Amino acid sequence: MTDLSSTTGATPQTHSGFVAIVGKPNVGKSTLLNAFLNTKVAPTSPRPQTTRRGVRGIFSSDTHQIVFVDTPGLHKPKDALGKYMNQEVHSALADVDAILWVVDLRHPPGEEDQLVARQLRDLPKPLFLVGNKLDVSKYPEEAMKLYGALLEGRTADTQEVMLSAQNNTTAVAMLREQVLDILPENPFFYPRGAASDQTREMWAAEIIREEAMKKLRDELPYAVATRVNRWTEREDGLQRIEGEIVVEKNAHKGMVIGAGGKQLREIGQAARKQLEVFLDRKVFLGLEVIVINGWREDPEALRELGYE
Ligand SMILES: Nc1nc2c(ncn2[C@@H]2O[C@H](COP(=O)(O)OP(=O)(O)OP(=O)(O)O)[C@@H](O)[C@H]2O)c(=O)[nH]1
Ligand SMILES: [Mg+2]
Repeated sequence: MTDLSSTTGATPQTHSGFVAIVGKPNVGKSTLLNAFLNTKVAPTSPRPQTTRRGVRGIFSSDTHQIVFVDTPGLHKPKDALGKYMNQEVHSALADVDAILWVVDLRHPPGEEDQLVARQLRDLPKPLFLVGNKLDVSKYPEEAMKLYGALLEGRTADTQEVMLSAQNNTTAVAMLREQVLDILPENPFFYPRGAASDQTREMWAAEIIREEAMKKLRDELPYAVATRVNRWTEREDGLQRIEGEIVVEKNAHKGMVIGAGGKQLREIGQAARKQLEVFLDRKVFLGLEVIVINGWREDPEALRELGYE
């Protein structure tokens, strides 16, 4: 195969750029990223504040490459982790060529949407206002108008799209085409086959955290972090992955493990199933629960857990 990514010689000009996916928590940003790429790059869950770090997801055609940057939902931070999450949004906004602002069409804009809109109104970059969850919205047009009104006075290019990131592959592909059209002339930033900037360990740790967040209740989903410390491949192809669920106090440990270890087993099984689907390999997943006291407020622990 010829390498079209080269900008020298008679090869066609390439277009590529960075595109941030921003919005308040839980509107479907990560679901949209995964839908753009037809694979799972970022964790998604029914709980707000699932995404904690900016994650890059890469889409390449012969001549175009979009580096999507999924970001945490912008919110009022309550701890050092929350501050880090919002910083990830701000640094993404500063670095990208275009923005996808995702909103939830089931509801009119709230305070958090206004917070986002204030960041975006005067940003001199092309923006797509993406009304999501069209499949479950009763008054999508009305909601969209209200979100659009928050951008009144914006002078940079603004387009509006309504779709369902979860079950509308055609609309998602069309939006991706619209994004391709506005990319500047650039060489590719990543190899053509790359889907993400994460290591496989970071990716697997996020899948484990997603399953933990789905199963745990009350404050616990926000008090856990995950990491993968070892990943080995057996000769027959089995992937042996060893991970940790980190909690912030001793009392949480038993709550994550559950009676007779049931809950930890369920989290492990659900994560293993996902890992097997996306790796297309048999997986052995070993999980341990450890305590790092007050990690959400501890800069060193945050760094150690990949939030830096
Ligand atoms: N019905 C429906 N549900 C959706 C759609 N898109 C996302 N969801 C659901 O909305 C919830 C939140 O989705 P995420 O993709 O995790 O949202 P997010 O904006 O990345 O959330 P944070 O990372 O917490 O900011 C999940 O339960 C998704 O399954 C959609 O188009 N329709
Ligand atoms: Mg997310």
